[in-house]
Amino acid sequence: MAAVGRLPSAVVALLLALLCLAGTSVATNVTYDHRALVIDGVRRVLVSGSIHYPRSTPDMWPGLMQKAKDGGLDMVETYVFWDVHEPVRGQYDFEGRNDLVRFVKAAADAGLYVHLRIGPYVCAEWNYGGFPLWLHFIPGIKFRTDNEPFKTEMQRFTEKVVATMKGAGLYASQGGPIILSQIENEYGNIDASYGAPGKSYIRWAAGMAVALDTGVPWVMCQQADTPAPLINTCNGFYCDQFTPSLSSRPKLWTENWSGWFLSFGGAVPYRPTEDLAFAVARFYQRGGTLQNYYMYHGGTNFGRSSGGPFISTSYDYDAPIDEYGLVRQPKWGHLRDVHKAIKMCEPALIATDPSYMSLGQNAEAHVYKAGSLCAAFLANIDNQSDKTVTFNGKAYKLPAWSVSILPDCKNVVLNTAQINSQVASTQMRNLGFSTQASDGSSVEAELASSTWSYAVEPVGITKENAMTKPGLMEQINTTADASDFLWYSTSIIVAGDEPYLNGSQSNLLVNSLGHVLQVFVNGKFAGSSKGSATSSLISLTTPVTLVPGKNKIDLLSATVGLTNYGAFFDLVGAGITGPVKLTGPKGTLDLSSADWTYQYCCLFPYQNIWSLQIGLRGEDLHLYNPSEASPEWVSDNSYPTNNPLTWYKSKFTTPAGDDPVAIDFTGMGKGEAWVNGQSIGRYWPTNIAPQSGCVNSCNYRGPYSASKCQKKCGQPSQILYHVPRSFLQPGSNDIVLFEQFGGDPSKISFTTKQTESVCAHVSEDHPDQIDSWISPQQKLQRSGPALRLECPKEGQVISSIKFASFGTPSGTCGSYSHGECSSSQALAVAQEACVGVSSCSVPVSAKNFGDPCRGVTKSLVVEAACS
Ligand SMILES: *[C@@H]1O[C@H](CO)[C@@H](O)[C@H](O)[C@H]1NC(C)=O
Ligand SMILES: *[C@@H]1O[C@H](CO)[C@@H](O)[C@H](O)[C@H]1NC(C)=O
Ligand SMILES: *[C@@H]1O[C@H](CO)[C@@H](O)[C@H](O)[C@H]1NC(C)=O
Ligand SMILES: *[C@@H]1O[C@H](CO)[C@@H](O)[C@H](O)[C@H]1NC(C)=O
Ligand SMILES: CC(=O)N[C@H]1CO[C@H](CO)[C@@H](O)[C@@H]1O
Repeated sequence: MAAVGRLPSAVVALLLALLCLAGTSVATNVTYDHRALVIDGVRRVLVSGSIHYPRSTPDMWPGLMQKAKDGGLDMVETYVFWDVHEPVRGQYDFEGRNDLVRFVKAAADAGLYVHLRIGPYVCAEWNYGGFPLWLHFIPGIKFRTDNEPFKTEMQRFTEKVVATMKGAGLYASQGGPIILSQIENEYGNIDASYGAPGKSYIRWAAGMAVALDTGVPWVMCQQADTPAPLINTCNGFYCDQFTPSLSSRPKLWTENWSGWFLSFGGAVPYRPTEDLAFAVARFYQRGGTLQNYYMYHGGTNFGRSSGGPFISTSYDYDAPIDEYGLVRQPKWGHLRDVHKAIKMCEPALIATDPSYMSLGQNAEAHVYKAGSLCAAFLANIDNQSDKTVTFNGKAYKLPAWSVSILPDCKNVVLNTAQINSQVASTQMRNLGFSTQASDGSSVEAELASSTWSYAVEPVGITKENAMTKPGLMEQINTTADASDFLWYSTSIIVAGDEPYLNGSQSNLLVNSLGHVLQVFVNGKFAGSSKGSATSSLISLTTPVTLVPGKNKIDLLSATVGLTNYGAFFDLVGAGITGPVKLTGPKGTLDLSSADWTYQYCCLFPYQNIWSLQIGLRGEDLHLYNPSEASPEWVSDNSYPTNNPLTWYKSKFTTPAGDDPVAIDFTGMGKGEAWVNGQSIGRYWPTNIAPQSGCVNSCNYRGPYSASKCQKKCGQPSQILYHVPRSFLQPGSNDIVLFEQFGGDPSKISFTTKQTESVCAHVSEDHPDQIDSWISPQQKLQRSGPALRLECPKEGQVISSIKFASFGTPSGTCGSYSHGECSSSQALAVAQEACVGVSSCSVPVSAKNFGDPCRGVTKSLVVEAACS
């Protein structure tokens, strides 16, 4: 109790620090010692979360920041994405989704600090790890090592970012929100491959960063030999065992993976809330003072920004805020409760180091005791058995794989495995496809009857300035990633008796570094193949029919996001590097060194790649841009279906309301989609996850790994694609699709995401002392937990109770059922407490309902509808 009642000197200092933030222009002094970051002389226990600005829209930022603040975060962390800011060398872009200054200010406006991870290598499942492609073409350059051309560019960009932040007064030393900054990224994972120059590069990077004089500390993550005064930090699913490499450094966790990313062709990973909460509590238990969720909001890889290969367009990450910007329950709510419990311990945590105490096998306590302050964390790290432990003479029940938090060393305010937060059942509501009638009025129509214009992408190279040279060229060196696509075109003359012929049939063998390959012979589709996230390599053998005389062979190679991770990832190639052979029973014709025609030349000036023509004719003609009329479009409503290489265009009306919008791409193959000229990303609903590897319900107990908990096996990896509301305009919108494999656009539909019900399930033996609606004193005195429900949207009230049961109910939100033991008063009590208000709290106690079964631990579930 003492812990909660007193201490205000630290709290006052915190409040002052926050006031300074709000007032701006009052400098904040950020340093560190062996325990924590020290802000204006006060150590702080901080909770941070990653939100990457180009993965959402400026319209979404204030809402995301507010949800982060409400979720108990102190800080938001973002990488800085070099490729979006400097698409052409020396031409900077800090506008729209790239408006980093606006993003940092949005964090400050919500009262959040910022950790700016400049990199400029960022990994992040981002195309080419965030490096602009022109960097690759600088003569003599070697990435991420002691190489003068690379260091010159890295320093120039880092200086540009720091100058931009300083110019807007955004560092804490200037009164702004940025209290921490990162240089490089996880280099320690791969530095062995770079030898001694890697070591000197890291020393150089540290010195270069410090010399920029930002006034705030710098960190390097996953880098044990980080030079002082930088801080080395930990990334991982758990970091409680991490120790900084100098005893003068605090224990900071820069990436705690809140879930995992999705690949096209993979099942959907998720991380159980109880395990994530356990990892967080364990970190603070064992001396950590700053941890960051990677991701807190993952968002969307718009355009061609996803890394890879094969990273999906959704970057949802099973994060506490979902791809669409809605809170994910119970993850968001339970972590908010964990943060509150940890904050109740902050005075003790910053006062001293933890002392360890064994509580028996696989159970341990860490106690922070200083004077009258005392906070304790009790952990059961057994992955199977619940335990009852004795601590300070009192018995505590600890579920397996859980931590109990005691801000006064006596009362448990939270156990990480006992979720009191509400859950929500959400629904994607299918709206079909609504088009604009010719008279301008809006009509809801099934897509079959709506109109699509189309344009067929020609097979092979149509531009006149194509280049012919012997041999097969690596794709990234050739296109500089200006497009996903590169045509490889050749032709052969057939007399009719060649040894590689088999009647009229031969086999064509094509070997490619990836990622996707289509073969056309004499203008006709002949076969295709794709790599996968684990191996992008392709070896396709496909029967081809050749005719006497000239035969045209066109191979289309497509990339699906450039590699973003690993030693020398920048040199990983793509495209058809051969061999390419025609084979028959009696012989082979190797075409690998034949004359091939390309749209590109290998040695164009890197400064200006964007003015070159790009991969497809439709791209070259900007067919995706509806404001540029093109005679290519055919609008007689005779559009072809299941035809490879086809562009489609139509109009739709903006779905009513403000719920997030997505397109369901059922019926399409693979391609890219644009709404009002803005790319919403690559779609690929036909890339299906493996049949096996999923679990119906994932046991959170025991160490988590990226493949432990997966869903949607045997189903499309991604079928829904986010269309941010800010991409839409009132009335009519243009949609353009480029379909690579073949599909039927009449099958696609719009959906909106909404919450159908809010539910909570709370047991009478759950600790529950962090209810923000009552005072700390009441919290510690009240006996028994409460069930709380809150409508997800402002202005909503609970309109009805769909289900309520006190006793031994079972099921999940949307499908609860009564157990053998059930009070007859539950529904009436819940209605009385909740209907007509935006949030309610119902004590989970037999006093409230009568006891339907003595001696049994009972729980309360309530499902409510909001409107
Ligand atoms: C900032 O804080 C550190 C440690 O708390 C202190 O040594 C230093 O003098 C302070 N700097 C300023 C400019 O106040
Ligand atoms: C790209 O070209 C450079 C320079 O010619 C060469 O060193 C490199 O190996 C090529 N990359 C690939 C992936 O082929
Ligand atoms: C020759 O082509 C026929 C089909 O036309 C196929 O059945 C046969 O396997 C082929 N033979 C060889 C050796 O490829
Ligand atoms: C559970 O813990 C035991 C040792 O304590 C370990 O051997 C076992 O692999 C763990 N099981 C899981 C599923 O994590
Ligand atoms: C070492 C490692 O796997 N690091 C990864 C941590 O997670 C982030 C985000 O998914 C990746 O960018 C890193 O590569």
